[in-house]
Amino acid sequence: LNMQTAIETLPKSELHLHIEGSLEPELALELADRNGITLPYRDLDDLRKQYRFTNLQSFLDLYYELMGVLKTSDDFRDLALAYFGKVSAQGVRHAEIFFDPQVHVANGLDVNIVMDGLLEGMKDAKARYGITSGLILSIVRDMPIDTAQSVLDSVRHRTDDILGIGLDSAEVGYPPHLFARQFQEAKTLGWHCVAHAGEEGPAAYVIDALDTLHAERIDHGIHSVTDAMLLKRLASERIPLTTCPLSNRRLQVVNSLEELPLRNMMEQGVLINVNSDDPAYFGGYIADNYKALAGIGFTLSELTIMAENSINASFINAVRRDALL
Ligand code: ES4
Ligand code: ZN
Repeated sequence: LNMQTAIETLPKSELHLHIEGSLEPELALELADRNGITLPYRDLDDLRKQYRFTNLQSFLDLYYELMGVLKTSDDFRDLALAYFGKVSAQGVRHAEIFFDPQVHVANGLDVNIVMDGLLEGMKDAKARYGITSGLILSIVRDMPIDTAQSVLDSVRHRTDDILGIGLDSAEVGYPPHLFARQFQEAKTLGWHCVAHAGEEGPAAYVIDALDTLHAERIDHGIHSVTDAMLLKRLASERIPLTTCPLSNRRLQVVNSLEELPLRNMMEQGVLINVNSDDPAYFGGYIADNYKALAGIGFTLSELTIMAENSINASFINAVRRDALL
């Protein structure tokens, strides 16, 4: 059994995946065509040239633009099914999936259209591939807070269709505590709480997410490494970090994968897992992220620990979890 095959067959959960970030350029053009939308790119080659990013914002600009091709429930179902089809061959047994409802609502869609399509794709994925999944409603932190609140108000009655609340998009200048009210409400609904922090922002934002949002996982969190006390806290409170190596490199959070403090943090007891973030934009799906780590010297036993961490850090019930381990 070679390393590639071993990685692809390791049972794993994907806990940090923006479903809109799995929109491949080919599907974006196909949906634009299907929905009569004109994108400012001549063809696939021209679109492909746009995928050179210098920071988080330069990526977000393209990501939000291409999201405009998603219009119908079928579009969202097809998007989800394309993702599950890919990762079914990569050992993914369970996925907790972010979506950005504020952006779709700003594009004129009803949030129920979005959720119904995604949930249909998720149901099909369970039947076809045996992959379980849940939806995490992610707040886009650089949009007006009233748009976050109104999305929450419009879906709160669909309590059981949502697993958790998250916080994403441009980080610096938008500290977690700004969203304490929405997270408090989500918690009241029985939803889990996670937040992006310490991607481009400082360790202080990770602390803020723990203290004011009561985040149960931190998405990225790699800048936690600058605060020794925080690392001790993440370890002792068993707060997992959902890291995304290829994302961090493509968005120039680090200059090379070797700079990522993953082994360092694991040695200090932090529960690290590996994810793809926006696989259509960052050069690979979840197994490609594991393979990239293997390429810089992570051993199969280290990668196995990260895969086990991903299952233990998921919000699935104990029976399903034990079946996956
Ligand atoms: C994201 Cl890489 C990343 N960071 C923050 N927010 C996001 N939304 C989609 N991808
Ligand atoms: Zn992310």
